[in-house]
Formats: sequence, C-alpha cells, structure tokens
Amino acid sequence: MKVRVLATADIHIGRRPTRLAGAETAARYSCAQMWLNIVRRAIELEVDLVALAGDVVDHENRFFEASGPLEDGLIELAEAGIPTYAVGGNHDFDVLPKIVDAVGSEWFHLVGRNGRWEELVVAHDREPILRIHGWSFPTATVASSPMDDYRLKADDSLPTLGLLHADLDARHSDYAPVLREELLASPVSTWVLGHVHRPRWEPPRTGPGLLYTGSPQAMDPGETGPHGPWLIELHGPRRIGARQLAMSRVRYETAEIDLTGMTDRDELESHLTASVGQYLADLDAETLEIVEQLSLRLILCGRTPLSSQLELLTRPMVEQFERRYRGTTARVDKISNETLPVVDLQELSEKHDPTGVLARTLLALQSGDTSGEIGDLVRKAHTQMLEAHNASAYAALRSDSPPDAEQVRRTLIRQGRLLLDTLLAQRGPAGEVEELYYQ
Ligand SMILES: [Mn+2]
Repeated sequence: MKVRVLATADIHIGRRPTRLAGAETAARYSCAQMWLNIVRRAIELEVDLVALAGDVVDHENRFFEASGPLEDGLIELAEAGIPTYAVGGNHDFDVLPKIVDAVGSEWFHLVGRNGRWEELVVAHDREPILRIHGWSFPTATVASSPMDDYRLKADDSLPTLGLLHADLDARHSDYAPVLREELLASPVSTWVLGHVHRPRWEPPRTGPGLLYTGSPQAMDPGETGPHGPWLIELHGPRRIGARQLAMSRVRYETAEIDLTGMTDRDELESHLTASVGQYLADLDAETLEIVEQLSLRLILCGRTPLSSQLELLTRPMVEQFERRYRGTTARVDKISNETLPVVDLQELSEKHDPTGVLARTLLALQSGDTSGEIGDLVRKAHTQMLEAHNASAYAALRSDSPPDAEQVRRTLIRQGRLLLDTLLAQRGPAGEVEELYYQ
C-alpha cells in the first residue's frame, strides 16, 4: 500500500517575506497564508497525513498572531480526516506544545516532546500504515546531537518516517547538530528534516533518504529558487519518492549581467531593462504560472568606462524599476557592481609608479616584443611553466601538451591584467584624491 505524506518545515507563521514593495508584503504572501494554502493542497491531494519538521511558528511572541491560523488549518485538516504530526524546532519549542494543548485534538500530535524520542504509529481505517520517529526541541538551543539518545527500532513491516529539526553536518551548532552518518545508520525509511531553509532531497541508497523540505514560503533574498511543501510517497520501507510542490508565489533570484561595451547611461538603462526582460522570458511556463513576485539581485560584471559611476547610475533602478511578464512582476532589490574599469594602458604607461611599470610591460608583451628585458621575462616564465608542467605531482595531467612561447606570453598578459586591476582597485578613488592634494 502506498502512503502519501505532505511534508514541510520552517513555515515561520507570523513572518512575511522581506524586500517586496510595501503593499505586497501584506496578507497574500504571509507565511500564515502559505500554511493555509498547504492545508488546502493536502486536502485536494487527499494525503494520508501532514508532517511538520519544526519552526512551524516563528516565535513565542507571535503566539496570538500564529495560533489562530495554525489552529484554523489543523481544524480544516481534521475535518477532512487528515492527521498532522509535528516536532518542535528551536523557534517554536515552547509555543508549539501550548498550541497542541490548546487545540486538544486527536488529529494533531506533537512527537518527541521535551527532547525525548517517541514512536507513533499512524493508522488508516484502523490499519497501521506508517511509523513515525520524532524528537522535539526541549529548549531554544541544543548543542549536542539528538541522535546520541536515539534507541528506537524499526523493521520492514511498515515504512518509518524520521521527523527531526536539526542542523546537518554542522558540528558546533547550537541547533541540534547531527552528522549524516548518524542519520544514515538509523533504521528509518526517510528523514524529514527542518531548520535549513534551502530545500534538498537525497533519495535513499544504502540507508534512509534525507529530505530538508526548506521553507515553503521564500522569505528573503538568501532563499533563492523554488520553495514549497513536499509530497512524499512511500511504496514500502525502501521505495520512496519525493517531489517539491513549488507553491511560493514569491521568488528571489540573482542574475549576472555583463556590461562590457556599455558607454553611456541610455545604453546602460536599455541593456539592464532588456536583460531583466530576457531573464523573465527565459523562466519556464510552470514557474511563471506560480511566481507573482520576482525579487532580483543583479550582479554587474564585465569591463566598462561606467564602472566607477554605476552605484549612482543604477540607484533609480533599485527604487523604481518594475517589469511585468504574464502574471509575474519583477523588481530589483539590489545591484552589486563587480565591473572593472576600461584601462588605457598607453596613458597609464606614462606614470612613475608600479602601475606604470606594469602598463609598459603589458604594452611590450602585447606588441610581441621579444628583445631585452621582455625577452628575458618570457624565457624565465617559460622555464618555470615547463618545470610545473613536468612536475611529478601533475603527472596525471601530462596529456596536455607543454606550453609554447606564445602560450607563455598570453598567460603573462592575462596575469598582468589581473595584477593591474588589483593595483588600480587598491589605489581607488581615495588614492586619486590624495594625488590631487599633493600636486
Ligand atoms: Mn530552526
């Protein structure tokens, strides 16, 4: 028999996504609304149960704000005959037990109260269908692995779901640090984990599957990519499938835009607008259908004479830019300038400082000059590159042909440009002011 579970964690009821335009942080995209949407999806899908892996509620001081929507959802699920199993996380270790007791429903179970592992068996028409092993945070911080006390047993008579809020492979965490080996050595069919907001599913191989459901509602620019609850199907203790239902209507993304060749404000503006438009048009149809608010962080790269003015030139874009494509509205949350200035080597070569020396060397290398000092430099570099090429440590890469004089020259130019950009960036605007001052 197939068991279907709608699983999620880190709903953080009480919070709202950040960095959206004012009006849009309102009810429609709140985490409370996401919880109610998840409830309705669970009922539509007629799942056997809902599993919540902690941090369902954002904080104790959100008790009144959170308890209403949480209770409403639990009651809707109960009326549809769908039980809910939850463990407490570091955010709701205190408030979740209170809400469970307040609801007092046989349909809502807090598993592993007070940091004690607990096994519950889920039944359907009095037939056991699934075992749950769960552990709840007893306090806001837990600096040791909950797996140290895990003694529960499981066999292949029923699939077993491990429900835990924990920090995977973070040895010195205050939030229930667990090691992958500990989880994989346990007898459960799959772990459903909370705490990390980035979703990740590792199907079972030799041990259990590992699912970090991630936050169902994307809440800040760090939470990129699709977000939503997961539908887990257990066809038996070792045959498990899981897929994300990308329900978050808010999406945060980062896009890189190359500004090479841009020389004035108009060109820059139309290039940025076109690039964001293209980004939207390239999203797949399913994403466009779900995502209503796309919050973009742009990283500008390439080489442009506008490099030093970009903060000023792009400020209006961060404040006012808005572009729609079908039902999706894109806005720019932040622009990072990683462009490099266009360097005039000829002009720089007149200078009597390290950048001048480097500029003269680069001009000579680019001209193909092989006389005097430049010739010596190329020959020395060639000898050293051949030594590295023939070193026993790189024997496995020996199939590459040894560098010839032309490759050496090109490597020197590339490294010289990098060095020059680094020197110029260190000198920066402050250095220029200083120069003026002393002139
Ligand atoms: Mn947490």
